[in-house]
Amino acid sequence: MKIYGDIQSGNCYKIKLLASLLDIEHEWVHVDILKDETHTTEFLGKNPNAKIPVLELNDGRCISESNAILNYLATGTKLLSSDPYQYSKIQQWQFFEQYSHEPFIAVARFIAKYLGLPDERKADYESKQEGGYKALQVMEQQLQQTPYLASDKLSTADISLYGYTHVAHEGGFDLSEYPAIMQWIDRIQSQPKYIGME
Ligand SMILES: N[C@@H](CCC(=O)N[C@@H](CS)C(=O)NCC(=O)O)C(=O)O
Repeated sequence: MKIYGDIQSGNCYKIKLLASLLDIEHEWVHVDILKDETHTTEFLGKNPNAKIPVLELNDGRCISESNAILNYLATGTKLLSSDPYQYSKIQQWQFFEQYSHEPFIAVARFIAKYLGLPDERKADYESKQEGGYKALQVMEQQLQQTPYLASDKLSTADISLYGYTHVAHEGGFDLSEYPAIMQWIDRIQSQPKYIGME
């Protein structure tokens, strides 16, 4: 299978990390969003929404949306429970990530790291800080109670949230006030077959 992405994007790195943890063979195809490579006719055929990551199966079928790809690849493994309650708790954190975390932390990071924090985006960047810290507080509360987000076991919920949380400082977020998040980051980084965002 092929994975279209940019390893510096947290949404894409999530998939790379999961593939490494689960030993999933794949071909990584680099896509440069700043060169508009997500808007070519060929790419739009894979994801009409013009975004990476995209997973292309060997028969040509494609899946987009990072968390859908994670759960597809983790089906039947220890990272995705089939128990309806546990499965829903994993999804609960993944929907939280997409609505209450990524739009603040990932966007602030994009403005600072990819765009170099230009003057005309500074107000936009600043406006992401409050929402980002609120999301970190919600994670901190949970991680004070359980070692991983959805239960006492690592799941795709953790991979989803780890993607942008471990590089939140690049979006101006200081994690030093969130000890449980920092311990959770260490716990994920010490998983066998862990790979970083290089
Ligand atoms: N909800 C999507 C978000 C994907 C996304 O925002 N991808 C960005 C890179 S991180 C992208 O492709 N941006 C290019 C564009 O919007 O033109 C997911 O989780 O996969």
